[in-house]
Amino acid sequence: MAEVIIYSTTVCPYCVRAKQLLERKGVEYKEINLSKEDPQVRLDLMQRTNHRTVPQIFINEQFIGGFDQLYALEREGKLDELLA
Ligand SMILES: N[C@@H](CCC(=O)N[C@@H](CS)C(=O)NCC(=O)O)C(=O)O
Repeated sequence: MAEVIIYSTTVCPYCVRAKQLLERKGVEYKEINLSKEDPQVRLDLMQRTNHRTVPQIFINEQFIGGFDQLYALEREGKLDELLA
């Protein structure tokens, strides 16, 4: 089973959509709510990914992007391969 990490914030509709997509597929994930972390965690993440918004999704330490990118992978039939 792939390791899936979602960096989220407390109020974040796109995070909810990403989590729902994964839950529908029966995929377990770890959520790191940046609203509850030291602000430096968010700064470090955004510097690392060069991505400003949340969610920020990693599969097996590979940065996928946000919900749009996750959903695009699913539509293209590529997500299952990444999650295998
Ligand atoms: N296209 C992005 C949209 C993400 C997005 O707009 N996230 C909002 C929260 S739901 C956000 O981070 N807003 C803060 C900002 O734009 O700086 C995705 O699919 O993940």
